Amino acid sequence: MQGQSWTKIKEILEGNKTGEEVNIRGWIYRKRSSGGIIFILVRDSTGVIQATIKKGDIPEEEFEKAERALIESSIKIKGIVKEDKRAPGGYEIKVNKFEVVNFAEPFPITEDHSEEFLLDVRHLWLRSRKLTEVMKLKAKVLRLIREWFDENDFYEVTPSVITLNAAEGGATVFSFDYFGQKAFLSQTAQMYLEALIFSLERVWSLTPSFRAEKSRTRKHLTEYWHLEAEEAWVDNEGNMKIQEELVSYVCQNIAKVAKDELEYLGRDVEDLKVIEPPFKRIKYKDAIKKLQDKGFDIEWGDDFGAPHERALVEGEDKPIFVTHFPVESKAFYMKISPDGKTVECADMLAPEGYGELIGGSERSEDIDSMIARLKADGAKIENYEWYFDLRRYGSVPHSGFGLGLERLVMWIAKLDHIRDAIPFPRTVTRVYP
Ligand code: NSS
Repeated sequence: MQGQSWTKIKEILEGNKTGEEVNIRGWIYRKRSSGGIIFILVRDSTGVIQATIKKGDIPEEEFEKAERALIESSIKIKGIVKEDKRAPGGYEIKVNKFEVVNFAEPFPITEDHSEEFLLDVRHLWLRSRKLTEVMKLKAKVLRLIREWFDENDFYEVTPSVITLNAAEGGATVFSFDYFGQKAFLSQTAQMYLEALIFSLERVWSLTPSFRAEKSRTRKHLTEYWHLEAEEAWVDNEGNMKIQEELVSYVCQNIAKVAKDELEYLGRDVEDLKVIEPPFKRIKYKDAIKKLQDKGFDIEWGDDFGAPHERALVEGEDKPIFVTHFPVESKAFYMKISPDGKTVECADMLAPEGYGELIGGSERSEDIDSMIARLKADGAKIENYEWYFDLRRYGSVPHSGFGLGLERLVMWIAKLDHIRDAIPFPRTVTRVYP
């Protein structure tokens, strides 16, 4: 079977190969036999199809191999495509040549396993239908994000993830020994993106971000993929416009290009088609009032937890922005509003209680106030000197935001837990495999 072309299973299921002889390769997904016939469900990256192997139709030693091959064995088969209403997907292959590439050992994943076990064998569980669909969806989301940035005059840039700056606060930073100097794994690319706007004006990047979050929630990873943008000459309101357009573009188009994945994952595409600008804006102080009215014991200065975020989006079918948080509750780099008490920021909250998708703000240009706020967090000011240079040499009003890619995928795919939005989730209790 060398040097020939391989048919993808999807092409067969689309009805384009009926009656033809095809060669396919993939893995045994399920297997059963009855009365001299072996039924094998074969999967490749595009789908699953039934192959039937009848004793007598193929050489005896090939039939014997088909009998012996366990699930997840890799195989190559040749056969004729037949339409068959009883077969899953409506088509099957009548096999006339069967080859085993690798006889799998008994596969450790059978049925009814605990979440912990499935995480232990994550490298194998990635072959499951659910994770396959999520990974395909995520790749498509990324393609749409790139498309949107390209069409809107942003340059993609590649900042470092090794840094001396803990821009999001010392409490959640991972530190390590960098040749005798204490360095951090980046929590955000923001400060580097800010440096790049002075030559490129509008930039974006996708990098891993690291957060030593002790909290074990459905929405927190210690390593996640962070999509960030920074824009010269843009204020907080302009920043929100960019965010709502980007998110709407992804939702509108993913509903078109990932119908199969979304259907499998249980997300109604109609939920995504309604996502379009503008998104509602509500000030933090009004959000607190709204929560109090709903009976929550919360006051000015408090952070939102998951129940608060869920209550704030109750009845909303689109994401909302909560703006103007108290100065003390947010990072040192956010511009202080004219009231002196709040900052020019916005968090985008997803509907259905999926929580914060984006954190963004207009950036402060006041070096003294930034120093004071950094000192309060115990930061080493000298490591931020380069950042203050950006304010010293031709500073301009600018804004930016960060979107947690797995949060976005979790919401779009309607997942229960963020870990299924990333192949190898890193949490407080897990770095293996
Ligand atoms: O801390 S953020 O709210 N904001 C920043 O890091 C800014 N410096 C971004 C910027 O302006 N360039 O994080 C941004 C988003 C947040 O809204 C979440 O969607 C996501 O990053 N995020 C996380 N996702 C998964 N796991 C964890 N632990 C996590 N933390 C933040």
